[in-house]
Amino acid sequence: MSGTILITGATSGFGLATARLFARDGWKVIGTGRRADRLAALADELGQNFHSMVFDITDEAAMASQFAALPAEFRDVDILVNNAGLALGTAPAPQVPLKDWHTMVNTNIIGLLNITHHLLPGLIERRGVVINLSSVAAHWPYAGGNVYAATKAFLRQFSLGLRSDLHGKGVRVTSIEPGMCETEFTVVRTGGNQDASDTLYKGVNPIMPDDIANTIHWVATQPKHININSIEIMPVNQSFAGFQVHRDS
Ligand code: NDP
Ligand code: 8X3
Repeated sequence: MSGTILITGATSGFGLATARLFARDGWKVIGTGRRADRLAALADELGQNFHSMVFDITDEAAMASQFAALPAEFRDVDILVNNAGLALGTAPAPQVPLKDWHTMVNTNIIGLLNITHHLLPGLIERRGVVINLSSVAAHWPYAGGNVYAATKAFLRQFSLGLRSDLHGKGVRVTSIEPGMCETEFTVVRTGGNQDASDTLYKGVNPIMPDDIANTIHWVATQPKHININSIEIMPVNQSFAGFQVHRDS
């Protein structure tokens, strides 16, 4: 099985690992992101079956002009992996700058909606696949998760809603909901603090980008009559804690 896959956020982490895996498997791969240098390096590595689109996913006009310039051989997208996203900070809600909330909503929700809306007609025509990168944070609230977790809950529900709306059209939709994975995620979340990221994952034996790439590949290559609605994945060393209780004095 092969075709064309578009992966948002292919400059790092899950997106990069997924681009490499599908390219190795003979797919045409479109990778997006803001860091042009990384996408150029990936193009050198993966060769003619890779096409890069450099744009900020929050910029609808930039996205549209990149699609207008898409070479004919990459136009028929069969699989959309909505992966680009970020968390900013772990501070309690009242301390978070409003602009950080806006950035998370604009990236994780609005940007994702723009690209999904753009590709949906073709995905319906080709009975394609949409894979959304949600998170355990969609289910399990934690202090400091606030808007990030809410954006991921949106993705989970949007995936289920798309399934309903596309009933009978043969389009498959999956929400992938990982826990702790070592990528650049925590470096971004902490404003560039590599030490904080290293400390967080030390000894955890976290999920790695290739683990998620393999999951995406497995989901996408199931028989066409099978829809994986959602998958929640955690490292063995991560589990759940109880509720917190405050007592008035
Ligand atoms: P990384 O930080 O390693 O990768 C994030 C990717 O998103 C990068 O390629 C980045 O590209 C892209 N991106 C971010 N903002 C924008 C933007 N405004 N425009 C275009 N591209 C953007 O993180 P992960 O690989 O870990 O994360 C991938 C997805 O998985 C995210 O949606 C994240 O929320 C989710 N996730 C991550 C988990 C984890 O523990 N790591 C767990 C559960 C879910 P560039 O900077 O070049 O624009
Ligand atoms: C990323 C996983 O646990 O940091 O979505 O929210 S977590």
